[in-house]
Amino acid sequence: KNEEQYLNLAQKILDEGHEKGDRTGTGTYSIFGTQMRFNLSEGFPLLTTKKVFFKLIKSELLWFLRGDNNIRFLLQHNNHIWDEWAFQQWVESEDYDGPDMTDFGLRSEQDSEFKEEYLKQKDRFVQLILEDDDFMEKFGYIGEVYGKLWRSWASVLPGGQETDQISNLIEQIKTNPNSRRLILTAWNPETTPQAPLPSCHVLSQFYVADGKLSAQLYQRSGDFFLGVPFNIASYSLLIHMIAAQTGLEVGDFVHTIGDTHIYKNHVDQVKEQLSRPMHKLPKIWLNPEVKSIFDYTMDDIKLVDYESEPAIKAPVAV
Ligand code: DHF
Ligand code: TMP
Repeated sequence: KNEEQYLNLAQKILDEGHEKGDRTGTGTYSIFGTQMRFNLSEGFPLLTTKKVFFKLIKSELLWFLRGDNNIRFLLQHNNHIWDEWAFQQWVESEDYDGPDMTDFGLRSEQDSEFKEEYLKQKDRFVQLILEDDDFMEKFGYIGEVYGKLWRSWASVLPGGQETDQISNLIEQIKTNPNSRRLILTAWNPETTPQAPLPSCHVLSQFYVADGKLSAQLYQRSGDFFLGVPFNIASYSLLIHMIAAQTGLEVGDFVHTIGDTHIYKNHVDQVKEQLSRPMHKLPKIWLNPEVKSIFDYTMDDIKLVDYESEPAIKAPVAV
């Protein structure tokens, strides 16, 4: 059962997780090396025990597929899930002239006066990224992660060309489906560690059998309450899109996570979620007229029959 695996693993992290400090200073309960398997023919694995905003998942995936690593596109789609990590580069730079924003993530949770100021500065940042091209070029990028590495991995060979991993992957799935080398990687050891947030979904492998496309993701670090529901839906959607472009049915999404953690300030929210009933899973509709993975727009991808419990708010650790 698809969603049950998520809920069971959440319970296991609460019951057995190591109390572990982390980079953000928030504190977590964590276990290492976990796996869930979602059979996509049973329905689309968007959680129903809380409302998950599929629009955000869709625009983020279209952003990756564009090879884009500048948040302007996300902001144009009213998607703010990457704001904090671009904002951080600005407030730590010489150009920033506002009040001190050191540790803005933690401080805005503890101090409501500071939070007001922080939100003001973040609004200003968002407007500048949207309206000022020079500013967007200087502070809108989030480094050598996903989009950039998926579509234009820089060559190390003399006179070599950039690698488009997505085009190569689709070509290989079409012409050589038995291949055991259907790999998509988002970790360049030279550049990725310098990104404001080094890639979390680091490597995935695709697999074709019995006319069905499956994929397994290795995620080095998983914020089980906020990030992981997005990651499950995002890779499941990617499998649907690649399957549609290669004439295959959908198989399984296998989700392997290294440091699988619940932040201490998400525990109440997780318990609330665990007390709720599940609904039946929704479905995905993809416009069959779209002939290339790079041509999907927001309207070509639809979530159908999504019924869920209400959303649950939680602060994101920065
Ligand atoms: N940092 C941390 N600490 N956890 C993350 O999950 C995370 N994810 C990132 C970047 N940095 C991160 C990118 N993905 C949300 C979901 C995914 C995501 C970032 C943020 C999030 O806050 N989701 C809210 C809704 C947000 C909204 O409506 O704007 C949710 O309730 O699902
Ligand atoms: P880290 O770089 O110290 O591991 O922090 C990254 C945090 O963001 C960690 O809590 C995992 C979370 N995260 C996800 O769970 N999924 C994602 O897609 C992203 C970008 C981050």
